[in-house]
Amino acid sequence: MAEAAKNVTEIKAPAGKISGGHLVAKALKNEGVDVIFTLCGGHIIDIYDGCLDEGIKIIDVRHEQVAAHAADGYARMTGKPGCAVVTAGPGTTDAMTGVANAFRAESPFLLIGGQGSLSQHKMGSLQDLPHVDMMQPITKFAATVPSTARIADMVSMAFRECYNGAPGPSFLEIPRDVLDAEVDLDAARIPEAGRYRASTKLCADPDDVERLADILVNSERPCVLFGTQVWTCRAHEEAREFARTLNIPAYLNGAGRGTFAPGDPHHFHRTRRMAFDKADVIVIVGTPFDFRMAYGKRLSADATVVQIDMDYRTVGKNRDISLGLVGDIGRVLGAVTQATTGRVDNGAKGRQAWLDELRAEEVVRTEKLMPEFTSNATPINPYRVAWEINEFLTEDTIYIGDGGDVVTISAQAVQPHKPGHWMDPGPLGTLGVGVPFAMAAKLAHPDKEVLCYFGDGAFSLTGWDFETCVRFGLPFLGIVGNNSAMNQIRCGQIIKYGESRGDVGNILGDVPYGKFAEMLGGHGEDVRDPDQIRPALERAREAVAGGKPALVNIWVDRDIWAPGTRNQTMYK
Ligand SMILES: Cc1ncc(C[n+]2csc(CCOP(=O)(O)OP(=O)(O)O)c2C)c(N)n1
Ligand SMILES: [Mg+2]
Repeated sequence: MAEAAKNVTEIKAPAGKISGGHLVAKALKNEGVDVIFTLCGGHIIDIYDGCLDEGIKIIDVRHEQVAAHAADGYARMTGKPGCAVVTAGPGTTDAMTGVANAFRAESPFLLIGGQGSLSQHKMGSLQDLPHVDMMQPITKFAATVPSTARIADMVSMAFRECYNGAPGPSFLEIPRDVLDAEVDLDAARIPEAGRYRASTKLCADPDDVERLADILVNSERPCVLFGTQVWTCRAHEEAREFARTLNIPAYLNGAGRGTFAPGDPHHFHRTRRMAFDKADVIVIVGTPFDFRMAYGKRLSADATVVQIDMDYRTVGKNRDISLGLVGDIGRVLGAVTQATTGRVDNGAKGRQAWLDELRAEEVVRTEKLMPEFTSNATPINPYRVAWEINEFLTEDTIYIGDGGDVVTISAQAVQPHKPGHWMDPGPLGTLGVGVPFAMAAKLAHPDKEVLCYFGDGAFSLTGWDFETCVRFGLPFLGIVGNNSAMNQIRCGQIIKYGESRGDVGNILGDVPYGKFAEMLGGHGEDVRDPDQIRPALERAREAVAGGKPALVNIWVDRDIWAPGTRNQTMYK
């Protein structure tokens, strides 16, 4: 029997019989799930009982949104699917935001929801709702499990669907009588570990691989953007090899950040607009033409635009392209690089002047920002906080951003050192992912430092689960950039309605979040002086090393915004 179950009384099913909750746990185990995130309810307790027997850890949180975000985060951090288990009705609706976030972010996790008994179907049972109908548009697969014997089969089916094309979440509801019933073990199909899913490492059309090799070898001013799917496919080696072999400047977005370490000669980050304006070939890898890319509008009209994506439906969406390749990002990039190596001259040397031109502009732009980054002003300039955070990161710090404008600003300074060391919600822009992502990251990587930068508004959405991190010994270092406002929204209101009508529905109380952390059993700090940022962070790091989650509350200037916020770029 597994470790977690040692002190537990043996299950009571008669020999040869198994209950639904135990079938769920067996199927989760077969998929490699070693933890579920959950908030309890009478409809789902048999799953906990099954998890005890299978040695699956149970992390019980204080809000179902947190359970869903944590399952999403765990999937991103481990490369395995995550799993959250919530009760029927409000448990499931609370988790919907987490499912929706994972859907837009292409993160694979299974949400299991309770449901009233089939025997009470449509009779108005406790917490009854049409969950499957509600989940359909925000999942890759949503279904009811109709019989106990089918439970493990349908759990494996749901996981298979998570990996169809670009990954995403699945949902299963299990009626209470279906979950609690016992069936003969022989009657239940339990798919065997590793035997119900094919490899997803597909490579694109080989003719198009050759075509792209030709385009790149002949290009003079190419650039490449590596997005989230580079990390999803763990394709960082192939991405680096591609840029280095062909001497192509690389830009990073989403979880693609960290593909190159800061200072790598092929890593560029302040000149993306310039590169997109001047490039003759633009390769977009693993990121859609959505609002973050101005729907593809800001790419030079004369450039040859190539898109590589895991999802056939994403390629050519919103903007015409010259060439599209679909497949596993690592396989495709590897094949393209390989296809260029046979050429007499791959053109790498000829492109150096282009890289030098972009590098010179990067230096100019960094210099321009330095007075803000090193500002000694009080109230503290949020650019100074962003700079201090970047200086404070170690090789092994996983950085999470959860907030509005302070987090937008941080993206101008913070550069993770390794792949998979950057987490943001993704294109749904969901506030509140911070604590659950930190919880998941720490669970997945207990030896790494996990640092989360929050807006005060964002922190207050799911901040109570700081206590869950205390309870389970998941110490992370939180920083709140506190402007006592939903400041990103406030900016747009001031622009549109003027100063006198700008502070409506967006001003928050002056909450000393460090004290909140102390109240929940963590370490807290309160900072008003810019020179005290670093010492406070050091003390927090020490507390975290001692096993306590920490929160450093930094009061920042409410009247400084990121350029993208001032221009309201996200709505254009
Ligand atoms: C769940 C959710 N609710 C509302 C929004 C809209 N929204 C975007 S930024 C923002 C302000 C966030 O405030 P805070 O976290 O304090 O960051 P600040 O902008 O003040 O730096 C809001 C409300 C959202 N993205 N997600
Ligand atoms: Mg704020």
